[in-house]
Amino acid sequence: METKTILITGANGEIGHGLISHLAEHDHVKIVAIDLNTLDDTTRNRCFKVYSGDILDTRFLDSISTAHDFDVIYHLAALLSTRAERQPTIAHKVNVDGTLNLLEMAITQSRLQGKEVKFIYPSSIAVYGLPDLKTKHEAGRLNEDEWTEPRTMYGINKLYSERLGRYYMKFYRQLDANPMGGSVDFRCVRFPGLISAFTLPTGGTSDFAPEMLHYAAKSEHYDCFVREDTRIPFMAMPDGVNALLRIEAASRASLSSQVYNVGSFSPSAGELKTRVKSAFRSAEIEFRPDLKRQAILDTWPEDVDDSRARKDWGWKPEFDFEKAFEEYLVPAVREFYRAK
Ligand code: AKB
Repeated sequence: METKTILITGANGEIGHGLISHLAEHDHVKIVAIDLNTLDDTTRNRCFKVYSGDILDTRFLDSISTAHDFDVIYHLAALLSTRAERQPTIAHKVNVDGTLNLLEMAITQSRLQGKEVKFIYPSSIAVYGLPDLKTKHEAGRLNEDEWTEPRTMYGINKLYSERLGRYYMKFYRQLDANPMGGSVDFRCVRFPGLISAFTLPTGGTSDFAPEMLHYAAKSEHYDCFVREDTRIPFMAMPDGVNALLRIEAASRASLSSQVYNVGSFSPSAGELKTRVKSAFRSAEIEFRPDLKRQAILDTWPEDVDDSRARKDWGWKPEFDFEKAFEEYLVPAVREFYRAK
């Protein structure tokens, strides 16, 4: 099998860790990782080459692009929704200009190598924006095209970046008399909140679910910043990684779109508490809603309709709510804190 060279931005983030540990199991993969921060030794050792730097620095990106021929780019680097709301201009730079820089790198790479470069992009349920709770309840599971009226900087950045990807794939420099060539095969999954047993997210608004679990595992009191009836979709991290790998592996002919919802389970915060407490009986979890973060969650859907992904590339999560807790989250998070 031919060796694939894969670039991963935001390698130090939650998805980056999961993706790298999975990809490193295969011999025919060379991972080139970028992050602002230094990677831990285990993750670093799984990579062929690691660069510390900023995706906004085009000279830095050019030097990496000159040194490697990439088959696939996983562009994971982003500022999540809560942090983006506090620093909107920085978020716009990282989430939009950063994505633009990586798409430019992909097209240059494709031109130089004379072949298509795959660009795998995680978007988010933050691209949705429901106007009020009544509409949210009535709307239920949203498909890719309904209610894409985001109210957060992060959601706007993600929705726009989905469209940028589509532009680079289908309409890039459409007026050129002599097209320069180069082609980007853009593939995007819209993630719900992700829950990992090994890492905690920073700066997201869906963080209440992973925080509830990790605080319980550490026997620490948790003030949950949402109302008990808050319901948004979630997914166990192994399924998140699997979704990225599966969309990358799908044949181009099977894909009828560039953007796909992926869903898994959709518990209320109250149901999450009950499940966490059944595993960690002494867990102390209190609901103390932060009204502003709550208002963001109230605009995100109760669930997503992922039938397009199921039909086109055979998406199917391995973990439902019960299995995620029983077979992955609880045993793995216990082991994680025991080993610390
Ligand atoms: C966030 O909360 O910002 C992210 C997301 C849902 O994309 N976890």
